[in-house]
Amino acid sequence: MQEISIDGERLNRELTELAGFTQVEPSPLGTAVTRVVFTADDLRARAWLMGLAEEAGFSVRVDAVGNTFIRWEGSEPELAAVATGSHVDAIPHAGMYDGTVGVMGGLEAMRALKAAGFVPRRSIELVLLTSEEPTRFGIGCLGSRLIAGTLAPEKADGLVDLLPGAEAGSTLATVREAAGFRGSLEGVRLAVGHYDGWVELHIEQGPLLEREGLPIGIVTDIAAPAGYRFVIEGVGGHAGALLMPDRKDALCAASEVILSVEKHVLAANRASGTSNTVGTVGTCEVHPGAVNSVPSRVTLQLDIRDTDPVRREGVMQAVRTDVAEIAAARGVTIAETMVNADAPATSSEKIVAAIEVACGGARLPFKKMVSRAYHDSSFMARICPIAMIFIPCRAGVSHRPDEYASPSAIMDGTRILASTLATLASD
Ligand code: HGY
Ligand code: MN
Ligand code: MN
Ligand code: MN
Repeated sequence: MQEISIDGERLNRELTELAGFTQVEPSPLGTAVTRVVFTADDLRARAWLMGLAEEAGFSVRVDAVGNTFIRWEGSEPELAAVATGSHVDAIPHAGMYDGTVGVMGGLEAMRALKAAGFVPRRSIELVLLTSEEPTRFGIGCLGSRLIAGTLAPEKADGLVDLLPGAEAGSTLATVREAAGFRGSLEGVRLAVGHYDGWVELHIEQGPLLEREGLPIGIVTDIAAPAGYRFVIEGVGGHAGALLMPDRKDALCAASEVILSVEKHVLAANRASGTSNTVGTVGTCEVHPGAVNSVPSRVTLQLDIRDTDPVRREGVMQAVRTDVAEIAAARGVTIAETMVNADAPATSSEKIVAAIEVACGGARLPFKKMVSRAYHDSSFMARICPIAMIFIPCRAGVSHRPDEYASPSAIMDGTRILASTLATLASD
């Protein structure tokens, strides 16, 4: 095999082109990208990517939930393939690198290996995973959860469409059908061992690599995400006529719930002497939402993560104690629904070692680290050995229009991915 040459100019041109599949929103922070799963922007991005894959001579298969498998047949196609991939969906008002670096970097790694005359023994697959972001159906990693079998197909198809303006009764089943993804979700699941290994390239979405001047991170563990929904029901009424002693204000109660989460997460970090526990109430839906009407119902979505799921559960228990007290004191009801409560994922030592060798060969320093963000790798880990390659992003910013990864950082990550895939596919 000749020297692997990553076409950085083409890679960055394609990332910029991919960023164009979005609702154009002016933003003082830079070009905001919004690409919610199964919207027109998402479908255009998918079609564009499949065109590039076919141009490169790879085959394409799409499953019933839109997971897209771009395959380079190996010399021994009966062997379990090695895979890479990520996502192209983006939360509202986000950046252009989260997920897309792993998809476009994966395609470029495969093209560069092919151009260098590499012949994989094991087939190599690039996988675009559907709906890594929870924006539309309230749960992250929808496509990889279904692959891993950690989400029941019928439960998935019943997930309510949370897109603003969605038709009443709109669910994953109706949305995916309308988007052209038909068939039972039962067939999405892949068996344990379907892949011999999985490596995801992703921006760090944190500040450590940039702060330490390192071009590569090797992820050894991925923190355990959990999601909960709280519905607070009070009594509404006229903002002028309903006097304070008679109120059961759902938004005041919700505010206490939000502060309870913050209080107990901070207490957990003080107790552990780490920052390993994080909690965010990212959405707060107020009904009826009129300035002169006392809120009667509030829906909160809580995202809470920890490298230790037992500690995470301890925080939730403490919040639940406060919730009972808040409900009693304010005469409201507070109903909790668990959306997901996942285990952390641990990388395969074999794949971590392969990435280390690739970094040595490229003379790129690295650090081993925990991923605070969750990724599709968290669920691919249920069916095969995994690891992740991180590249630095400016000031650690992500999920914001000013998210940025430099062309050289993206090239370094893609080069390491290509070398790692070559090692794994030769095994
Ligand atoms: O929220 C996350 O960790 C991922 O970026 N969706
Ligand atoms: Mn994200
Ligand atoms: Mn991501
Ligand atoms: Mn992710």
